[in-house]
Amino acid sequence: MADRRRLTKLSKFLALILRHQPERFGLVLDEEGWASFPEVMEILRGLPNFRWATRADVMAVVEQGSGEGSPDPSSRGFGATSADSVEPRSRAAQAEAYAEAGKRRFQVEGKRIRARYGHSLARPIRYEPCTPPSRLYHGTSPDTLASIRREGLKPMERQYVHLSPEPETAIRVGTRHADRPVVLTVRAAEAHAAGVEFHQADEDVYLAKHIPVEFLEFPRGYGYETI
Ligand code: HQG
Repeated sequence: MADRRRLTKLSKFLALILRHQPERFGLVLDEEGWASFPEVMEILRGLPNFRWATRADVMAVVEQGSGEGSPDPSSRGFGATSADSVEPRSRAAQAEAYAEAGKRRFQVEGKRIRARYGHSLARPIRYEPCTPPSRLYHGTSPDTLASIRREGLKPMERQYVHLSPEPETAIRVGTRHADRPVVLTVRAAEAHAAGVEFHQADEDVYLAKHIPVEFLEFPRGYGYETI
């Protein structure tokens, strides 16, 4: 089994080919984001940087995240990172360990593999609609609040806005963007009743195309009082 550093690299590469640029590697995703697992293994075998990767290594990433280990909640004050980030490990290592905990980015079913969420492809990945819990949460940087106040939550570089069922998870997501993230509350049931479509990509990840500002509650202390 490859070491943790290699598994982290593998996780980032799988995010690249399954979320962002499959066509760059000749990979075809179906409308739910599934790709052929044997083809992914073939791509890895063809790349000098990933020739070492076995099916068991990919399964380790799928089942245990990138293997960065347990989070250390006392380590804050780190820079942004994510599966997609290619920042130097020295700067991002702590953040990564923290953000990694319990991540289930990928899914394998028989001979298929896909990223559960996070896509930026031009062609949207299709998810079944779901009934969301009454509230969902979104962790972000304080710097984005003025814009979010104007436009609501937008997917930005991705296909969907990503939302968390628990505020604690939203804080973890937000620490990728700011040392002191803020957590917005989404009145999800109300938005759903008003016609906003939600999807559940994983236990910890809900998706929506756009959350209009009238369904958002802003934290106190940032010039926007909770409604
Ligand atoms: C912000 C990670 C200005 C939004 C996580 C966020 C997640 C706006 C940033 C997944 C805005 C986009 C996704 C507006 C939203 N004006 N800024 N109107 N609306 N934003 O990384 O949700 O580790 O694309 O607040 O755990 O942070 O990769 O989205 O700060 O599940 O597996 O625009 O990525 O998963 O940032 O994270 P992102 P996110 P992985």
